[in-house]
Amino acid sequence: MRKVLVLHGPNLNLLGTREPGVYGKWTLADINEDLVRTGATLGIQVGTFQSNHEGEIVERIQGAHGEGYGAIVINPAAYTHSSVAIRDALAAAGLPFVEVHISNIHAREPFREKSLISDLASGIVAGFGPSGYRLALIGAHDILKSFERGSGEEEI
Ligand code: CA2
Repeated sequence: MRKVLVLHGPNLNLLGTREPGVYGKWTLADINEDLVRTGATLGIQVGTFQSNHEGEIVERIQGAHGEGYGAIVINPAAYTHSSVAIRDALAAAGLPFVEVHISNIHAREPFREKSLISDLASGIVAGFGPSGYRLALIGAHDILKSFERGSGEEEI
């Protein structure tokens, strides 16, 4: 069975409790349940992990291949804009990944526009609210399917 690891960065454990105007009303548990349900319809086993600690996120990325994951969906949250360690871990892991942001990082403060991982990502989803994770999972599923066909090219 295809496996996708979904990683959530710092403060995303607060979803649904504050700033609903920016990040929506869903809790992190709501998002994870939606992903597991969506994954089941696609034939994907979804693993989820949230941490406020950079090193823990790095360790999950490092372990992903060994745990049988074929792709990663990641919202590094504030680490998007600062973490060379997460960038290096994603590069070393060699797994395709989709970067997701709940908000449109290009329509906010200028410092949020720069992502240290976007150039390595297979795709980016931003500004669709919590359901952007579902879009990212569908994208990861399509990437895995195209890899399995041996082309490595995305197909419609
Ligand atoms: O839009 C996104 O998904 C972000 O990755 C969220 C990060 C932010 O630093 C990025 O620039 C964009 C912040 C996550 C904080 O989440 C909270 C959720 C509820 C209440 C407070 C913070």
